[in-house]
Amino acid sequence: MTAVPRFAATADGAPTPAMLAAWDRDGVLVLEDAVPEADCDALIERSRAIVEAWDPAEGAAVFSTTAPKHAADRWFRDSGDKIRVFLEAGAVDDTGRLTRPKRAAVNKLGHAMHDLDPVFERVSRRPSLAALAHGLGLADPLLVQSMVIWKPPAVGGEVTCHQDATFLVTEPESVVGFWLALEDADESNGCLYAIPGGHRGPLRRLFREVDGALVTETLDPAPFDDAAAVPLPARKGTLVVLHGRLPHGSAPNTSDRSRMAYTLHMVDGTARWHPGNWLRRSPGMPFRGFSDMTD
Ligand SMILES: O=C(O)CCC(=O)C(=O)O
Repeated sequence: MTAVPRFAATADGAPTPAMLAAWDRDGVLVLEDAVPEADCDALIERSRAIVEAWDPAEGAAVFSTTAPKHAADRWFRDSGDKIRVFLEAGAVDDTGRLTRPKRAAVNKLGHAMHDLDPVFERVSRRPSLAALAHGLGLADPLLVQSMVIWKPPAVGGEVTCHQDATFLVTEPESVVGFWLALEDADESNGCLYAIPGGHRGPLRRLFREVDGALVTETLDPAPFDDAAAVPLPARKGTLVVLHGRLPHGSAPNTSDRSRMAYTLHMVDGTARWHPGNWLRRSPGMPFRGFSDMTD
């Protein structure tokens, strides 16, 4: 098991030569103190307010990577330019009714907080994150997807091992994920794990629209090298940067502590956005970069 080095984030966000060497070798970077704790708290507070304001009667869907049914669901399909709440499979009964309070039942929020909510927009478009994205080689980083992964105590589900390039498709591949620990994450509450160097392997699957339906195609049946996976514990404010091909996931949260994280996925605007991507935007809401603030 190869340990992944940890770095103190630079003040301006620009990656150092040592960080770039680790990025090329491992396909993952762990940057401590990348975002101030006060900003993590602001995102948690906004997330809770969004959930409190949400009426389950408006709509809801279970999101699960172990028993995925969301692909056929309009609540998921139309969420690329909205802020929507998704639930844990273990928190609804056979009729889809919540079996626990809303706050304890959420799987995630998605997928456009970075464009629609001013607090998320401010944190997502921090100049230091822009400098990091450019420094990692994205010529024209476009912020395409945001999620709050809720991971509540006891029912927070597993995220199965995957590559983000499966889900956000450009030609050539260009997706990079920023995963921010909003709370301390360790092996007891389901921190991330990844397979360092696994980004140099093939892309295994593609999830995209074919004839009007979302389908998962297998491109390469080679299994991930699970034995090479390493846990990535992260203190609040730590940013884990994930190459689009890097196999990663997280175990269920069986502890009594929540493990909230914020993820922001970007692609390079110089690459072609595949028209079959599951994530779609209305014409009035195109993808924007780091410097395109709304106010
Ligand atoms: O936060 C997690 O547990 C997993 C998130 C993830 O894998 C992703 O956003 O691609």
